[in-house]
Amino acid sequence: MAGEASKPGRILRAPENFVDSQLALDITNNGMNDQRRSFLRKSFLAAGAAMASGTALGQAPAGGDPAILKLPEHSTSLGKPVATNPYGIPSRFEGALQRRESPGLTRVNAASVSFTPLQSLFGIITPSGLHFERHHQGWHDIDPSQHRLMVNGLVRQQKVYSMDDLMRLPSVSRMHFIECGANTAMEWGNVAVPSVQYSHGMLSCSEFTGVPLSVLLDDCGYDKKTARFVLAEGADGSGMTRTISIERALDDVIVAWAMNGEMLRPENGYPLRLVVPGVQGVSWVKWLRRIEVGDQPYATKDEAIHYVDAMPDGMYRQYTGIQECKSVITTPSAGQRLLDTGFYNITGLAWSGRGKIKRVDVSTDGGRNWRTARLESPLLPKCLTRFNIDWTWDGAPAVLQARAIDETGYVQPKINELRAVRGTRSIYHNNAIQSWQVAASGEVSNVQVY
Ligand SMILES: Nc1nc2c(c(=O)[nH]1)N[C@H]1C(S)=C(S)[C@@H](COP(=O)(O)O)O[C@H]1N2
Ligand SMILES: [Mo]
Repeated sequence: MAGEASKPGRILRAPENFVDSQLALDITNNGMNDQRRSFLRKSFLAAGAAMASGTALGQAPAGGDPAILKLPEHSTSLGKPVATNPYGIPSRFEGALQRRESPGLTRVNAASVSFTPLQSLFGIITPSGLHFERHHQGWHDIDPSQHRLMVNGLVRQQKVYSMDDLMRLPSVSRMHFIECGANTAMEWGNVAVPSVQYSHGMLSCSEFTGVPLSVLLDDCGYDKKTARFVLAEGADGSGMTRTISIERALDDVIVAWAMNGEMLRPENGYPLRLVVPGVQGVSWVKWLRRIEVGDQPYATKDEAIHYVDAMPDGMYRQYTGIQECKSVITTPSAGQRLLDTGFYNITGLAWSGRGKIKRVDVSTDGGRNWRTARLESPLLPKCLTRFNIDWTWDGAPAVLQARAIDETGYVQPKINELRAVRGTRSIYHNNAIQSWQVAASGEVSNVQVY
């Protein structure tokens, strides 16, 4: 790369008028502490050599920042002892990184959402403290010694399990995304949500550990002739109940107690939740207390009148639970600002409820031309996939888009293609291509491109 292309662009990840962060970060240094440290060490050696050979001190290495030659206090003093924080917490410089609620979204904030700050995360795993929250009736911190799970209905022997009973069964650990069916709902209208946190932040990805639901169904002897569905029920006041087909229940559904290597966080269902890979979040029943085996869909309130798709002909589509293939660029994204022309790494996330991501294309001219992005490993089914692609910004206005294709060959649609089928009254299941406009000023904002 020569000239403009090799000059790294700096990015203001979220400007001051944005709640998220007041920090202007130089992305070339961000997260490269080890390299910086070894550079620091080398430059001291160089300074020593310069002194020995009689060269003037205080002169930074060619092109460098002279501050590098000053020895900061942390290089000359004793650091804090181990276990100062018995449970580790983020740096005090990362305090602006928070899941946030959208004021006024719901009447009471016990029945609301907090969104994951996708714009500031790396890789594919969501730190547990930043996992989005969606509660219909608030969250509880339930005593695991008192918690029970009942399996009943069309089974040879109905059973009530304690946490101890469950945790001694054979377990699996798998990485999966969870996305609320209402994620990106505001984009159905022409509403410019101000950042990717609020437009796409009802999305998180974790490693979940638990016992496959198939093990419990076998343990209770579900009736193979008549069983067609199961009903999952939560222990909170919302009476959350969802129907799941027996095929899915026996496939990859997990009755999980752990997330990212530790017990679930209370907000995410501690001590037990259902993990239904590829399916919208509402089926991932938290504080799980009952699984009933039945022979028909239960048509409970959470599936008969909520989480249904309003179609153009006035009818409602029920039981459309799978989260179709989708992607979004997380940096640069709305609310951020490019501070320079030059090189940028465009990065984002892609996912599909039907399996693995096959390809992600990126456009910087509003969908006229597309280039194929690099997919980072691991590349797992029903899991987030991180993509990256090089871009040189010449200072002209640009429109950034990502388009994902999954292993079934399904291509993420444009918003007008989706509207042609679904109409404009929908709330749920908007998996359209997202557009971010970069202005000549470097400001990035949410736009709709048809
Ligand atoms: N018991 C119970 N389970 C629940 C909910 C709830 O309110 N109560 N909310 C559901 C919805 S709509 C979603 S999107 C996911 C959110 O999971 P999270 O809060 O761990 O992100 O949990 C689902 N499971
Ligand atoms: Mo949801």
